[in-house]
Amino acid sequence: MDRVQVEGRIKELRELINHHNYLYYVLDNPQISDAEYDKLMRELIDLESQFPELVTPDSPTQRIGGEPLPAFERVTHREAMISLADAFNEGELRDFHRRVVAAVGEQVEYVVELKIDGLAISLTYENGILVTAATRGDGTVGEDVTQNVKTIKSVPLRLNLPPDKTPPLIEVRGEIYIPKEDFLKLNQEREDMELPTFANPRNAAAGSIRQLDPKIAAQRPLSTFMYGIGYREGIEFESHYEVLEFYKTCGFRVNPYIKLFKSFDDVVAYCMSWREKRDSLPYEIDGMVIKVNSLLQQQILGSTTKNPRWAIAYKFPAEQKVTVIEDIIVSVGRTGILTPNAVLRPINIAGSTVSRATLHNEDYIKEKDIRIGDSVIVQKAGDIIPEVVEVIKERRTGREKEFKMPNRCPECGSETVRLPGEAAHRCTGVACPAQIRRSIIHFASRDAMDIRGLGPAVVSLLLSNNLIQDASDIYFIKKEDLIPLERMGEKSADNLIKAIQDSKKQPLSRLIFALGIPFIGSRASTLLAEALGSMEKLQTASYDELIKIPEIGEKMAESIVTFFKQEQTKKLLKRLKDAGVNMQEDTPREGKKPLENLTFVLTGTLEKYSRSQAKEIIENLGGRVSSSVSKKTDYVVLGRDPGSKYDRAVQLGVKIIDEKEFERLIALEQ
Ligand code: 3BD
Repeated sequence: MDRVQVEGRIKELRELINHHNYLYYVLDNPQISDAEYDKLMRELIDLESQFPELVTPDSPTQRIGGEPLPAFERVTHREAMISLADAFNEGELRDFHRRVVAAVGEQVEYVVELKIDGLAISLTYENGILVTAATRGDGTVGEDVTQNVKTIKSVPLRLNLPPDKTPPLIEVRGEIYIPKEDFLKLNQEREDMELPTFANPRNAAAGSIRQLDPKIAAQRPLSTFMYGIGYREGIEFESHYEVLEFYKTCGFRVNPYIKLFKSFDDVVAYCMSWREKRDSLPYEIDGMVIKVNSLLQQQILGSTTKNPRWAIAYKFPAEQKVTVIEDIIVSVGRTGILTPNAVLRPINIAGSTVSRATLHNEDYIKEKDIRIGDSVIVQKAGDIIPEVVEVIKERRTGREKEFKMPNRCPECGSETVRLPGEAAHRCTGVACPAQIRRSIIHFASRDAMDIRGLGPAVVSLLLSNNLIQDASDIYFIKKEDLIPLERMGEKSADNLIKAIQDSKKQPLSRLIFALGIPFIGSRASTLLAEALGSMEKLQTASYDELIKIPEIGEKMAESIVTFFKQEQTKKLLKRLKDAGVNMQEDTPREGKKPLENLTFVLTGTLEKYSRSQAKEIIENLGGRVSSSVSKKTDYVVLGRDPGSKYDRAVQLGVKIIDEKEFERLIALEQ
């Protein structure tokens, strides 16, 4: 073959392969065997290796994946990827329609789409060639995952358009996901290889896309549906539906159940019909997306800070399934509280395998009359811990066993008690290993002493190697103690020692919280630190002194006094002091508390402050932070990707400030 013939054959092979890719991965309708496909591919690889100068970035050989990356680059989306507001019921859907009609009139069409539970992606095509694929990130800046996305066969590397119809630039948006069946297979393989399994298909897809080695991504069963458009040049559309038709022409995979409606009643009916049928799909959906079809009307409606006013997500209610309680086991928390957990016959709910559900306490079990062997309805909403909703009494056989809270701690064998006025049983053992483990984990946790690298696994490792007996011992660990431990390299040992040493300077409020005194959360800890100023004062404070502190109630005061009376506590505090852990509140701030009596709610991610930092700042200035918006809220601080708190604030007319305004507020006052 001469060069011209080679060029011709390469072109032919690429077209053939692209066509069969499209038939297989986009239309799910293969027309040649895998062997025939492989043969074409091998011939192309062969020719390209003989003539490397003929390789182009859109050649199907470029899907295989190159060298692993050291890290992902950041990419700024040309047009931001905004997020969707949620509607949880028919009423909220109809509210959306009312707002749309109020702005653009009665003549409005809607496109309704399945809400694929995957991860959002933006594909940039320059002159028809895929140049960048980026994750959504925070909506403005994402990560460059081009290498990985190129391995997904339903993503065209070149738009299937004639040159005169090819836009110079277009951002195509959609969802990457893993089908349910492939997900189960993937997890089975991982289990066989003793690798950790993924919790659900969405995590598996996200984990695959965030692989630095594209060869791994190439092996993952990733698929796509495209549904959105970002920045574009040299091409115009009048409606969303037209965009979707255009995508089909280009060779993208577009969901076949997308429908156009003129009546909102039909929109609602269509959403509800999928609520019932969702299980029948080969992929997970978590709701529906409703979009105004006309781009002109979309423009008139515009967007709020965070969401378009022309689209909304209808979120399906929590999925429920029936299973059997095979056993009830009891775990012991850091304060010695015993929690009964149902061991369930494993079931798949909302995309993840559920084999445990919390039963909270004795009263909960009694109230719902839950017995071992019962068939129960289990519910899981999002990332929330699964819950037993009710017992199906009709399924009882008489062989179910009633459950009694144990008289002895399952971890240390000490007696358990249920104190008057409390729902929980507690272990009375002073040296209960489960309690010790949990209390050390709590001590090091983010809102307490914030010791990075000292999570549950490392705490267990230190305990089992007898390097620590209580939280104070961590301050006496030496690097030489750590090095011999499993999975503990020189560098991680150094980092851990440094994080531990750094934590000695944490404010008193964090130390108080870290002690894990029953009923004393982080807010109460801050109040105590401010009111008393030192650990010594707190240790010796009487019940009467304590209840005089605003917001410190009888139960808290009692708990503090009891806690500091124990020998164990005295020993712990002495050791912490010897280690040089800060026991004083910083010199109190001059003047009054500028944010006194003001209540803040934080929503979304702030750029410069973590949630706990923002909280600390507000509380240091005398304000308080609440987790939900009410009429009593003074300010809602708006970060990126705010949640429903934002909508609620708008509804209630609460003042909303962004990060800049927040900084002005605190700077002004500092
Ligand atoms: C879907 C998904 C608009 C273009 C804003 C209307 C990811 C942000 O199937 N349409 C869909 C789906 C998602 C969508 C839009 N249509 N945005 C859509 C979507 N059929 N899953 N988004 N988003 C919105 C997001 N937001 C926060 C965190 C992660 N992802």
